[in-house]
Amino acid sequence: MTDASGPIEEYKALTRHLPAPSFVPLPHYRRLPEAEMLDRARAFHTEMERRRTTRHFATDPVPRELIELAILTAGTAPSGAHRQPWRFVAIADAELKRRIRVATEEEELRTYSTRMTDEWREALHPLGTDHVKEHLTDAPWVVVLFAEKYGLRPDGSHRKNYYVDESVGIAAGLFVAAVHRMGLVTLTHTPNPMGFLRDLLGRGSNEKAVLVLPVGYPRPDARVPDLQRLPLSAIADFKP
Ligand code: IYR
Repeated sequence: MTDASGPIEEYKALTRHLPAPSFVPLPHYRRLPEAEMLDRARAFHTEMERRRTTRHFATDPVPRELIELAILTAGTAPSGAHRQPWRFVAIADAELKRRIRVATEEEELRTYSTRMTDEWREALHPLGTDHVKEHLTDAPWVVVLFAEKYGLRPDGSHRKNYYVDESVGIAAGLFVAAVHRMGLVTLTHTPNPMGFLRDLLGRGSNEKAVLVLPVGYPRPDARVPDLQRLPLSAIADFKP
């Protein structure tokens, strides 16, 4: 027997006036043989293992359609209550990229010279970064990822978004994977603080810049720090 006055009955009563959820069959699913799954998993891992973050971009142009496809791929990310709280601003305009670089370098100079703690400086040293951000003008595209902290209804009231950081983080990961897969490189750049990007790009007060992603070809002399990835044993704990 079910308790007609239990907490779940109350939840159901509170949602009764809402339209019934609409479901469709899971699209395009085909169960694969285990051997094929392994082949695909290995091939994808090998491909992703080759991905590296470089700061050295060639100035060669990249067709806009490739950037559109990377953004569409990022937009396949799951999100809290399916609010899709990511907004991508893709900049090819040289003057706008220059202005972003100038503003970024001003902030970064302050970060590197006065904001960084000793611990932070030491952690960052192996990456060889400084406040000079030539990637912001070298890369043919600079994509700025904004998190939509809350939606705005036509009457100006706020519509809450859920798990925004998680959702936007997953979208960013898919963007990085898509760019790598198409044969280009990107860099997850985090100028600090980033408030100036909202002003420069004319975004609403409900949006917060979270990542700057230059996209392009690597320069022929592109270099990356000599880093190792953690082995499976360090990042996974199986409970068989
Ligand atoms: N935001 C600065 C500093 C920086 C911080 C971390 I943590 C990095 O992994 C890399 C850079 C910059 O972009 O240079």
